[in-house]
Amino acid sequence: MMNVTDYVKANYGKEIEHCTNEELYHALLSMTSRMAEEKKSNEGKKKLYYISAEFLIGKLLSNNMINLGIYEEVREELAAHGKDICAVEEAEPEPSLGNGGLGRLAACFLDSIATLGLNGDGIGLNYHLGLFKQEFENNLQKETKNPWIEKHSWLKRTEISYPVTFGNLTVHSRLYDIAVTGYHNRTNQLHLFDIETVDEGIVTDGISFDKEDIKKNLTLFLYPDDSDEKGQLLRIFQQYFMVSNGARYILDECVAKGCKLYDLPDYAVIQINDTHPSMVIPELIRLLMERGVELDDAIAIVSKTCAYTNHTILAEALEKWPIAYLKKVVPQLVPIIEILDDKVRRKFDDTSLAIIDKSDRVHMAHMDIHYGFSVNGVAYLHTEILKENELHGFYEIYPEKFNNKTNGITFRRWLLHCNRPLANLLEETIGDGFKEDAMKLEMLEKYKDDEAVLQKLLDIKMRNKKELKEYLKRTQGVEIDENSIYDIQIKRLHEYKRQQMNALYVIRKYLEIKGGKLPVRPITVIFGAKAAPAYVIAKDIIHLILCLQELVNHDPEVSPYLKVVMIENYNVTQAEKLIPACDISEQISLASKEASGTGNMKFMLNGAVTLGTMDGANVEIAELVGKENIYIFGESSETVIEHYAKADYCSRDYYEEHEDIKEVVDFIVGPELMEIGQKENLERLYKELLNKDWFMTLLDYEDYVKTREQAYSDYEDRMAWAKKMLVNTSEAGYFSSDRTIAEYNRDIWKLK
Ligand code: 26Q
Repeated sequence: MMNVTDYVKANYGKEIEHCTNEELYHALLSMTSRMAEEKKSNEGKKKLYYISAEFLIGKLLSNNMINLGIYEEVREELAAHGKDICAVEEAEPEPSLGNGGLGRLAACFLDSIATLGLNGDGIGLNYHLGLFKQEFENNLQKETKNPWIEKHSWLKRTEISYPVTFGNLTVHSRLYDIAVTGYHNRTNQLHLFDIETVDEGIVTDGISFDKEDIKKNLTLFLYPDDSDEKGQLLRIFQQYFMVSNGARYILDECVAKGCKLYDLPDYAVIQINDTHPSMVIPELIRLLMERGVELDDAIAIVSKTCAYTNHTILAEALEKWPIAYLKKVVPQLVPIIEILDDKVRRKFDDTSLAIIDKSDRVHMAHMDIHYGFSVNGVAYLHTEILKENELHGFYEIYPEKFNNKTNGITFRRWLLHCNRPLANLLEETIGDGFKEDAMKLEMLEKYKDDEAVLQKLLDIKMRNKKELKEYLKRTQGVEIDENSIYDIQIKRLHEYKRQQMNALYVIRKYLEIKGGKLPVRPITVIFGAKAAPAYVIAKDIIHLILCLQELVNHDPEVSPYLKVVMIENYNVTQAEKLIPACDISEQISLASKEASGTGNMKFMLNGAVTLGTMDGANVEIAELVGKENIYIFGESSETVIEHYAKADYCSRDYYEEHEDIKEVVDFIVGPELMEIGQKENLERLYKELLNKDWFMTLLDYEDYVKTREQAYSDYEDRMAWAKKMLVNTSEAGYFSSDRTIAEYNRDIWKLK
């Protein structure tokens, strides 16, 4: 069916063995794109539009080949000519269209929507320079641009273009599509809007550029720095550009199918991924009115079409745009937003439910809740906290709108692609039914006392650990020991995710080893994280970790027992190498603050054991695997919420009352690190922990250390540990995004 030999002969006039990996990549790109196009697409009356500022899709070649069912045959054909498919995969640049969990979730969802045969496309923006590329210099994060679009790529230029008006500026968009092929199923599209006048040349000195030159900067970066007014205005420009194009695309497509505007909810459902696309609500109302629909009808139509997903309870992440900024960028939306607010105020006395607050800021989430038909959280606990605390007032007036959709991950990428040896063992042991129905992984449970299977799990883990070791040697220049415990924390850098607590543990271990107390087995602590360019404390935490890496790894007394590795420019491609090699998965947020987490699910599936707090989806993982197969520590979300309500948490008390806490916290500004790092950064971090510690690191520190030590000591009983690994993999089926998407469809989208 797929013949690389003939293709390269016809196109390059040579044999596979004489092609470069780049040529082979381009050949496979063309061949798989053509196959994807042949699949049925856009069928069905009603369609889902998943609008998101981020789509963290990762490299596409292998995944597309797996989903098209040709991976094995291509791998064998290349191998027969002495070519390694993994080396070909390396020629592909990773698209930089996302930042973290929300964007990766959107990518997993697109895969599952196509796999379940649902009619659903993504809508977003085509950022030319992505988020940013992270480099380390002087133990600090430095941001540079991350260009990823090549002449030959998965992006397909379309004929679709719309004029988009901002006050007195009109720009013209251009739509690019990326095909999304499901596992043995249909092809949908990811629609990425762009502007042809964009100019990468205006970026100088890292990621600086003229924030006011909209025609040139509009689709340069995801989340451009918004620490000043110009940056915030640019973000409004981007958001409006995304939703105005998206809304027009949706209306045009529905009308072309014969939809009368009043029937829009029968043709379209729009899932708003966090508040970044929330302006789609007033924009759709505006467009409907432009096409002759009365205001109240337009509001009713849109309210039956839009659904909102919340991904956070952190106040600073809930967008509130000053109405004055909206007047500057999108004056045409302001009267509509004012009407929407007015209607809410007339109906409800409680002003905390209003859309425009007393400081004249527009609460995007409030608009979504009033004028959407569904509000969902992303894990059981998260949704309960939304209902009982953060959005309680809204829950009281609209209980029927609230629902939970626990997140999931696509097993095509996070098992079949990234961990072939494990996938093969599963297939040998329980058959290949788990590939279509992830719940079949439970069949593995009956092998939990089968030493032969357990030993194979340990062997696969060792093989993956050796591969990671080679990879890190090649790419980072660090040497790690495959017989050490790989303890991994990879996620965006945030105080609430508590990378600092992990770093404090590293300090504790360092001091113990210096004091002569050696661990039974060496430990390798791996971090991967980017910090938002303007998030000062987050960048200080990176600095601390990098300084610890230098101190620990260069100390001959310590480094045989402890290594610290901070991965540079952590991305999806690196996650695919780290996750299969992990022993212990760090999921240590402050309870109540992590909406769900999805890395936790990927690790579990790949046989890592979770060390975490009772937060987000960890709660559901704990329930599934049972307490002997997970390490839980720390205060509960109820207790944490109570501390916030009473404002009675004081980190200094913990510091003063516990000698061991004092010792590790003081070490941040002690002579060893001061000699390596920057005084300003380390002192700021130290003071932050002592005087603020808003995310209560010191509250849980002691329990964390104790629990982590317990995990390390349990690790020594290799068979007992393998059993934990097995149980984690076999219970992971629930976290397939196929299950999540089936629930979205059953409860919200209702597509045939
Ligand atoms: C907001 C205002 C100004 C600038 C930026 C932002 C902003 C940008 C990105 C706010 C939030 C985000 C991203 C949030 C995110 O990734 N949340 C994660 O979503 C995952 C998928 O549901 C969850 O698993 C994680 O728990 C959650 O942190």
